[in-house]
Amino acid sequence: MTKTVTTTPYNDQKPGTSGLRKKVPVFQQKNYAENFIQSIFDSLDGFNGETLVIGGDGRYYNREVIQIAIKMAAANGFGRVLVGRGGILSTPAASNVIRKYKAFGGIVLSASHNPGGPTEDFGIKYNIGNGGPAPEKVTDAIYARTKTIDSYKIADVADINLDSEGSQDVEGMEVVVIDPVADYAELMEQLFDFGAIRRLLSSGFRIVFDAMSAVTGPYAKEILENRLGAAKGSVLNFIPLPDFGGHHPDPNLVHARALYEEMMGDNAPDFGAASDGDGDRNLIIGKGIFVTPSDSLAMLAANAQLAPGYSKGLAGIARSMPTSAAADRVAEKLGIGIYETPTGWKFFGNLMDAGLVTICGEESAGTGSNHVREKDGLWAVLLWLNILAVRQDSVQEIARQHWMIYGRNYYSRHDYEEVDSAAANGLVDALRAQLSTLPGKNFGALKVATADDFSYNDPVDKSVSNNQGIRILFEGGSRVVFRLSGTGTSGATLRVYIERYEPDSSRHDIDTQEALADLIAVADEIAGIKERTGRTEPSVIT
Ligand code: VG1
Ligand code: CO
Repeated sequence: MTKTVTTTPYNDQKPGTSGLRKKVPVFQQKNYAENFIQSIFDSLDGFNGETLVIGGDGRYYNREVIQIAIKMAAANGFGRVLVGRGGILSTPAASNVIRKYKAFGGIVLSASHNPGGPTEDFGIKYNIGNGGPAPEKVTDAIYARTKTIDSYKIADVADINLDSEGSQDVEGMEVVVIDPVADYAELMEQLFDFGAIRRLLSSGFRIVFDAMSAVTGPYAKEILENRLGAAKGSVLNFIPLPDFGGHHPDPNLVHARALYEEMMGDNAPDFGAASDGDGDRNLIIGKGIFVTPSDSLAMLAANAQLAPGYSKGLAGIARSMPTSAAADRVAEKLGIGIYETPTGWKFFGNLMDAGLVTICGEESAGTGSNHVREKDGLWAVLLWLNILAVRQDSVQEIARQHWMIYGRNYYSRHDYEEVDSAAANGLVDALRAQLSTLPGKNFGALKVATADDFSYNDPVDKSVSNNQGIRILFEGGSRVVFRLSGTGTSGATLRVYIERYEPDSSRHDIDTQEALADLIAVADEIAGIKERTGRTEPSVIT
């Protein structure tokens, strides 16, 4: 039986950079998840009888919301739901399933790199038929609907068994529980030379992959250990836990510190990597060298043709605005297009669909390609391994040679987390107000070339996105960028992105924070970070 339940709107269901993210107790309010899911369905047209993909990163409250979503999909007229066994699908795997089975769209339950547990974070994201995050016009429509919603539809049935694969009927809709790993692993085998990677791994080349007790555990175990023959035990923390073992499943130098220390140690393996809560981010560390994500994007793009899936070369590269310009230099050398988009993977979808770009990346440890429409952590790991296998160089050698050819873009991001929202907004407003006065001004040896608030004109659908981050560009290619996070769930997070271009290879060995010290000081001088936030230093430096 299907029932229609009366409800009242919540006023805080505005999707951010990547879906709706809130604390679990917020989601546990009466009808909170139901309102948002019905608002998604109400904003879509023509899904009657179509397929919907549902999966999540296994965090706390995943199973409850999956039950609700399936029952609501049935009541709203979907013909079929594909759901990962145990409710598990990594974000890139969900994107692949949507594409492969020509689904109408998908619902991904995740708060990604944010912590999980009864008082931590949960999230709901809608992906469209190309497998990618819904573009702004869809998320705007969903938000508008959340403000007026007065009822939702749900099948009044017992909970669905999510733990055995196979097909079942829910009020006339078919629910198919699928293996969450199989389709994804098969796709990776098509893109990469598994034989070459297997030979590398059997030659004594040691890897370590930290799944951070999050969703990539089962994927990495199957692909790296079972199919590629990495030594048993190479994949750490491989069981997805609802609270990620109490850690932030964020693969950066703070939350993946132990991996970093190991890779810098005397007996370091040759290659270290980690992924985040929902499997779309990657951290790459070679023996004795951390590869900053912006550099990783550039190095992967420069060498991608060594992997079978990219042997014909790249159509173009896209990067988010705060990501360093290292990839631009590669695009220039390859003679292909380079696109600069706002933060968030949803802006890459149109470019990939139109065939303008093959590889995309963000400074926040996100890299991916047109094999799906999400960033993809394990994909980046496998592309690195494929390149290492073919080149027979170390990560260290690949990085140094890259900098020698292209110059080095020293890069760092400073995050000030849980800052008072009014103070953070005040800081950005004040920056905006002084933009026109900055060009031509000198700060020590640094001279401002241009300063603006980034606007993006999508070349494919011609949509315009304003206020995407304050950029201050200095002569010579250095810059600082300021923006507020759209994924946090308490207070505001100020992100300050700092970059310096260094063509001189005798200066490629400087400690990053040292190489950026004058820019860091100027960022504070211009924005008044210390004064306005009351913070003397960032909470996270990546
Ligand atoms: C952050 C990152 C952004 C990324 C987004 C989602 O957004 O900066 O690059 O796309 O998270 O990643 P923000 O608005 O907090 O800066 V994930 O792995 O949460 O899906
Ligand atoms: Co993520």
